[in-house]
Amino acid sequence: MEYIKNRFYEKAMKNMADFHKLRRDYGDVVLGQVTIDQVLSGMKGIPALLTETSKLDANEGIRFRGYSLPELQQKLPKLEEEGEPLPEGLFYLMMIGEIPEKEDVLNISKDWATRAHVPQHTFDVINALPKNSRPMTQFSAAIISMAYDSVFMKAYRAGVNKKFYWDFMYEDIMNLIARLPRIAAYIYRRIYHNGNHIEPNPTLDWAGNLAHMMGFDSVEVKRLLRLYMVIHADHEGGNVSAHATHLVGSALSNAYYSFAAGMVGLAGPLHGFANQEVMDWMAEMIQQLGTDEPTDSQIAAYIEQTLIQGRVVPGYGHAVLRITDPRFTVQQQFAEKYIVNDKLINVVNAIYRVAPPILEATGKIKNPWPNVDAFSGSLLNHYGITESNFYTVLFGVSRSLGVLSSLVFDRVYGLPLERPSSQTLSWFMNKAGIKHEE
Ligand code: CMX
Repeated sequence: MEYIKNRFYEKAMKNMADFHKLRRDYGDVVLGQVTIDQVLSGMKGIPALLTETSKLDANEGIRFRGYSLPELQQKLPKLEEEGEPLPEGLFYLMMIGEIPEKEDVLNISKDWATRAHVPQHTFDVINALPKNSRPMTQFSAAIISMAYDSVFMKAYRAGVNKKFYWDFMYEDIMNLIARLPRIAAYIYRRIYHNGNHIEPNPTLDWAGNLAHMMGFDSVEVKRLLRLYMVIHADHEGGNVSAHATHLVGSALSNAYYSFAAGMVGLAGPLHGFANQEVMDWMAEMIQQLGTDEPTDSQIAAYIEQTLIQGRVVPGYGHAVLRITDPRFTVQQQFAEKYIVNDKLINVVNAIYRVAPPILEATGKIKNPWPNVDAFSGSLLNHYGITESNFYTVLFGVSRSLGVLSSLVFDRVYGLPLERPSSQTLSWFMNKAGIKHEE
């Protein structure tokens, strides 16, 4: 599918000219102030990264190349009228900045199907790990094991001119994205289905094939996974998985190393692992209360108890958002459309009624509203994907679309090694005009 690559390059070249103009002629334009609080609270709000693929607005949620999630549900091509958009279309949009035609999307599906072969040594690496090692450990190890195949790394070693790096990076990310459903499904079947693997069906779309290889062939599961792959794909550049991928890539590490770094970051409980934590936390609540239909006041008491214990309420809060995450809302709408009276989904909805005022009343939690992880597990669980410690792998497969697209932009722009300055506590104290006793 050379035309998609060429199209990308044609569009990206225009940006590249502006990028160089900015660096060359406007490098000393001041962007704003940086406060001590911003630095010490995790660099929040500092405009420090260049990311094209999506932009997060605190009061509106994510926009991919300017389009909100509900707009994408309308505009991106679908396989069938009733269904959800194909993640292939979102990938095209993030790369090229335009809504694709259905034909473009089908071509990407075909392209990925031809690149989806996973080398035997990667299965061997997975199989060498204990079966009960965490799915994200198996997933990250599998990704690193494929660095052996990196065309970027080979080109770099052969001394290729850096203006062509993006081309090899493009090939690497296309190969890597194409292989991830097979790897994820392999880990799933290895751990939970006695290694009874299901071969890929190259005629299916990327997410549909993932559902198929995991053992779920119903129309609704395929629709759910297409939606899931779209909504988790990107959240601008500063989140841990995107930033880690980009940072490691800035050392000219190949796509496999860079993405593995992102996935190790995604595996943290404050980020992608929260989708499992939500399920564990709700299971604990149901067990402790002795009912799977808790009342609002029982849920409120359980939330208060969690806070008193100094734990976080998983699935709530966000580093940027200050509203209910639109990714939560589209999942809630999916549930309303397809699911009648699921007890766990009822609990998720009850928590949504009860939790925000309690979290707000703490006075310190900046966003009392649910994020994407508050809903995703209960939907998967409804359709029989009950193994919650696998959920972060699904998040990771989706996240590849955004962070790997960005890696190609990084090489088009020739972004340099990332290297912010660090300072000691004395330096910060000095800046604040107070003395630090050593
Ligand atoms: N439950 C309890 N306390 C919370 C909280 C929650 N859901 N969200 C924030 N807080 C606390 C923080 O821990 C912090 O406490 P301290 O001052 O004692 O350290 C305080 O409120 C202020 O935090 P904040 O500025 O509102 O939030 P941060 O930007 O620091 O953190 C996040 C954001 C997501 C890590 C946090 O809200 C959280 O831990 N949420 C629960 C975990 C979760 O759902 N993560 C998934 C996020 C989405 C994703 O990446 O997938």
